[in-house]
Amino acid sequence: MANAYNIAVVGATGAVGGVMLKLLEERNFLVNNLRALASERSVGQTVPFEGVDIEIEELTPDSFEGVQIALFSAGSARSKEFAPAAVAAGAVAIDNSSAFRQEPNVPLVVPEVNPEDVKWHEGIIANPNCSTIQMVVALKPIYDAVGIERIIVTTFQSVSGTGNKAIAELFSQSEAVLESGEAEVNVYPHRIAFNVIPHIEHFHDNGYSNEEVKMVNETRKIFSDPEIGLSATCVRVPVYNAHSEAVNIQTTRPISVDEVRRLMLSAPGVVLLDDPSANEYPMPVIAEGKDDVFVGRIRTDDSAENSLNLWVVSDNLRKGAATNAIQIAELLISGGMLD
Ligand code: 25A
Ligand code: L14
Repeated sequence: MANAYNIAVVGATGAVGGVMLKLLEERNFLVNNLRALASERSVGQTVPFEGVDIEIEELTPDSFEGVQIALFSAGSARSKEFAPAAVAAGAVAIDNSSAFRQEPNVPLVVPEVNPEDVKWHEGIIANPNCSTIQMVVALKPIYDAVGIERIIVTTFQSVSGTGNKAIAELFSQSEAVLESGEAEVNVYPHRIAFNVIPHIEHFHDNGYSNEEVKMVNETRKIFSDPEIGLSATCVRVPVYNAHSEAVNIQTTRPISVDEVRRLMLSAPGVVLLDDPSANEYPMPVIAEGKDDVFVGRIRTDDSAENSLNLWVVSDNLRKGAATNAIQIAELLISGGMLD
């Protein structure tokens, strides 16, 4: 009989943690014992798992005894403080935050792109940023076929990536604006309802936001290609869930639109939706609740040599966070890398 594993979900009451629990069920992950960890604020609550109400426990350094896989999604500060305790207890920590992504001894893994990198982990494996994950899944087959010199990407990011408070704020502001034309602002620096905000996380001295900087550094690490050119503009839009991206690429060798379409049809984790004449193209309402990366609007960019445009949409709580993390756990199991 197959083994079952002891799992901890850190941030179990959060937007990403909730999807992790749902996915463990959906994918029939073999769970022996599940520990649902969150802050002291959530103690007394329960979360549903396989028909049982699991009590939330407070996250402490002692939370990981007997745990084999610890899925972290409670922000960088919690990951920095508690992932080492999980590793010391013998668990592999799969971390959704940005805390360890650029550490040289921490693999940054997207299973469709660089699954082999899980092999060199030393206890912590990092899950990339949601915007990076969906972009590299779509670009990997093109990268392998003809090489990619340069990527220019503009993101249209939903509020769910910021967590439950931001989801609630989009709803409450939308209602308030419709009722009175005004709304209270708490989560973002500006109102998000009926607005777009070209600002995700803090700004660096060079004028780029941290989200934009992460897309550059993470893409280079995942492709093991420090030379690849990338420039990003990351924008928050009043969409509840699923990120969209306008991606322009310059390839090393020429490739036709038809060939890119063919590559997308056989790419793992990708669904091609590209029939504009039938109003068919990816949108957040299509991607929401699904694990795939949806690609469409594939067309030649005649303004530069070997250039193409694509439109890429995916559920940021699923493939952008929880699904990718659980696929990493599945890789560890199929590779016989857990005791
Ligand atoms: O780095 P930061 O600033 O800490 O950012 C953390 C943010 O990153 C998100 C996460 O959203 C959070 O907003 N996040 C993490 N990984 C992500 C990824 N890959 C990601 N977003 C996208 N992609 P979240 O809401 O999904 O998750 C929050 C979870 O973290 C738990 N947590 C927070 N502090 C903790 C902790 N767990 C242990 N120890 C701590 N010190 C958090 O649990 C949640 O599970 P919680 O118990 O703190 O909150 C449960 C409920 O409380 C509400 N709430 C949140 N903040 C406050 C609050 N209520 C009152 N006051 C607050 N300040 C929440 O609505 C939640 O329902
Ligand atoms: O994982 O959308 O680096 O506010 C940080 C920004 C997750 C999404 C990360 C957002 C992201 C988050």
